[in-house]
Amino acid sequence: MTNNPKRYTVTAALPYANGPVHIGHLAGVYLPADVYVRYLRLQNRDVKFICGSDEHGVPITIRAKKEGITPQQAVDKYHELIKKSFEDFNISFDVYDRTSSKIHAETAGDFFKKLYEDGKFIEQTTQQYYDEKAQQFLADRYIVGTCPKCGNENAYGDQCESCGTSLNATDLINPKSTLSGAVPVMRETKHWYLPLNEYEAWLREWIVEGHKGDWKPNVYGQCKSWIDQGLQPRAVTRDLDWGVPVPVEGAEGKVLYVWFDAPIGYISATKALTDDWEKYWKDEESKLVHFIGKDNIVFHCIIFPSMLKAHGDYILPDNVPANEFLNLEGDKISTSRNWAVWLHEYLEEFPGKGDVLRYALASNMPETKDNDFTWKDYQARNNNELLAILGNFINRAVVLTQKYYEGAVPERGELTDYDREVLGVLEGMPLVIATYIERYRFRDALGELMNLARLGNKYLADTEPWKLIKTDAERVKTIMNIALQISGSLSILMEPFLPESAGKLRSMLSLNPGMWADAGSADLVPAGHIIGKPELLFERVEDAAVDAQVQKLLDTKKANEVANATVETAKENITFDDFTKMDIRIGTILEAEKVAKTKKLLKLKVDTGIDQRTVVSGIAEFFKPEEIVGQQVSILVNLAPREIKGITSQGMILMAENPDGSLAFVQPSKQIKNGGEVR
Ligand code: B3M
Ligand code: ZN
Repeated sequence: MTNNPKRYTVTAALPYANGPVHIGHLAGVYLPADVYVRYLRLQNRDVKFICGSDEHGVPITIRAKKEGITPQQAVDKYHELIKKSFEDFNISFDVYDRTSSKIHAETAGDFFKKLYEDGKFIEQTTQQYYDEKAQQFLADRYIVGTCPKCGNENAYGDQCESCGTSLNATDLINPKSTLSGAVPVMRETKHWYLPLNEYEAWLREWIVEGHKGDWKPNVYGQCKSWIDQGLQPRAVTRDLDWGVPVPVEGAEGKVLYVWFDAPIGYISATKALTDDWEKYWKDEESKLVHFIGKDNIVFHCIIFPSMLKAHGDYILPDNVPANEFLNLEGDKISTSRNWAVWLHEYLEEFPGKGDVLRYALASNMPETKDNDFTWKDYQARNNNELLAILGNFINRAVVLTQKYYEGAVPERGELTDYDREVLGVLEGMPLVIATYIERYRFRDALGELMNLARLGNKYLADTEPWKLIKTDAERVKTIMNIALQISGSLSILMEPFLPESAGKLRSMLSLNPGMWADAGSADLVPAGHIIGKPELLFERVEDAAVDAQVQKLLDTKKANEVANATVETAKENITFDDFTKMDIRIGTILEAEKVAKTKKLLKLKVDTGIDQRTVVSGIAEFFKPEEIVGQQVSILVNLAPREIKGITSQGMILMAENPDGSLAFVQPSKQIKNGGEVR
């Protein structure tokens, strides 16, 4: 493909509508795709940016079951939530469709039918697990059992999450259906398979030979290793009651495998967008680019292209710039563990700061390896880069122009070598950044953008117009003119990364949206043009704001530990007599105070019904003295008195302990007269 295709078809992976989207999605897929597309539009290229919700497959039915709603209700809920998050982060899809649409069922059904009629599938009858109680075949994720490798009793039919081994459902020891708990039985079922083995030679030529050095090493490497291992026929239908029905006879109750229908979703979404959809999918002069995460590489580079090839009418992807994963504070992002920064929550907590997150993620995009998002880094990116470099430069340029010239852009006079050097860098910048973007090197592109802002700052710091204004006002005109050209240029070049801020900057400079090439011009902001009033582009992110986020994650971690903690096995049996030796009573706390020079101890006065006595209890980390006075507790009254920090403690308050070490009183469920026995 030349670098000058007639048009671009850019897709971003269809997120499963089974949960909200988080920073990993944004950094891995949607942000790079959006930067690329916004850039192409600024180059006046013909581009369609395609996405939508992936609403089929087991991920959806499992989610629905978990929430006690129907799959349709689940996808309706999450489709809206995801769509809104993307809008709020200014991901500029031309269409955000959904695979539950009618047009998609038709498109995917027709696609299958054509392959079926052209004899591209093989039919195979195999034995698969069936749940007689629930009366359905069991997808891998619906079967749990003991992992043959590590003994984990909750391994899934496709993978053990404990040791990471990928499994077949038949590998599991003591398999059980998660639908009904029944022991599944084997039953015969017929499915259609795409014989990937027949595409192996072609894939090798197309990818291994054809895209060497052109596709990213992580993508190319994965594909090559798949092909080298040898490809097997892959089933493209499933026994499931949620999905696109298989449109041929003898396939009642069967649906298309979600990874067969989902990528066709790109095509149906384009259909939903424009009657002209065919040129974006069938004309060799269209450049198809798939933005995805690394877990989707095989589907986009091997399986979908084989489907397209088998069909015959479609173009193939020119590139699949998949990213690696983004971690969060050193841990893998996980929906089930709630270890994530959810996009909709972020915007509630940082309103108006969508661009800041875009920036922090783009600077740290996992382009070549997994990267880590930390709140400290987020804060530093904002305070030390957006605010201190970009925001500061723009602010100086605009404020000084207002101050010295009431907003009218001054003429440039005679140029110094330094001026010429700066204008030279400015002129070259659009091409430098464009080259990086066209090679999918977004971090480098963003780095250059910030270098231009840095250069602007340095230029002002070196030339010091605020001093010179008293001695050489003519020279200051030239300096300010150049600073404004850089500002104007930035307003265009930053648009792909920081669309909201770019808009603000344009309005500050009273500029109309420009094109990419304009950004190199030394007269983008012409002399005499009146600029607007200064406005702050960015504001400081305070420690308290990021500390609160870190605390939220620590709380999540704690909650997970509690949820996952194993319970101690029971102690050795005792006799009833052993038990009755303990005299446990209900009492009321009358007084409580901290024991001086200790962290954990409270001195309590307890009315046990028998007497009022002093007890020293190690609960100060969890209870404030004033909060517990008046509460009823259980107290072991015949424990031999003990000396603790010089206080005689008579008895012990019974406490229940959580796995995280936090404590609770063992209390009667209704008021009991003090002295009441616990037995
Ligand atoms: N929904 C998997 C995922 O969300 C899948 C992508 C489909 S792209 C055609 O990671
Ligand atoms: Zn295992």
